[in-house]
Amino acid sequence: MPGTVLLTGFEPFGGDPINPSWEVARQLDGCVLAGGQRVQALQLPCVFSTAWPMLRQAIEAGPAPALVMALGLAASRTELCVERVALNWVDARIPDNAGEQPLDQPILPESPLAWRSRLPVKAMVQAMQAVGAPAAVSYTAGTFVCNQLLFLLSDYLEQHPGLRGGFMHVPPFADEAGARGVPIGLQTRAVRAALEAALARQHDAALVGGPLD
Ligand code: PCA
Repeated sequence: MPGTVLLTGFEPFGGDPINPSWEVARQLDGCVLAGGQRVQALQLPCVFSTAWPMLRQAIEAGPAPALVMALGLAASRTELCVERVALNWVDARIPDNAGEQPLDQPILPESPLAWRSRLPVKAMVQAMQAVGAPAAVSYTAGTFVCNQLLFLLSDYLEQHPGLRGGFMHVPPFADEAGARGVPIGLQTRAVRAALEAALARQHDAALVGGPLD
């Protein structure tokens, strides 16, 4: 049984009418990937206290998923970014959708300062570039709800070695003039290619891809 891929996106936040991460996840809901896995999309609240409990409940609701991939919007980015590092730290620049704004604190005080992604992040970046999408490895998921979700997922994965999962930030959609951002169709094809690369290989490709600064 190839199993399922649990693919999450976030609800809108910060006053935006939509969140591209959920729009992309929704596009892929129900589709069957090259390896036979079926995508199951789930929208998560942009709320520190409930996003991870909801994802954890979905992970544990049925047979273990083949892959758990969470998506979030990074409004300032122009590429799809696979996150390599989850930081054990929150420092919210704006309140979440429940009005909470934690400042400068660890997420899990007893856990390490960071976890690294065990997914083949560079192979995933390469797969997205191969379908024509701008893509890069990222070494920070920020200090807001997305990073907290990635950290709590990563901490859970450390305790459940049979499970695989990770996080990708997506840029805004291109506006009507086509300036800035990446169109929804290309983002959807890129995320699909990244999922298939993550499922197809256990070990990363030895590719150049780290930032100089
Ligand atoms: N992006 C935010 C939270 C939800 C989302 O889509 C972030 O990067 O933390």
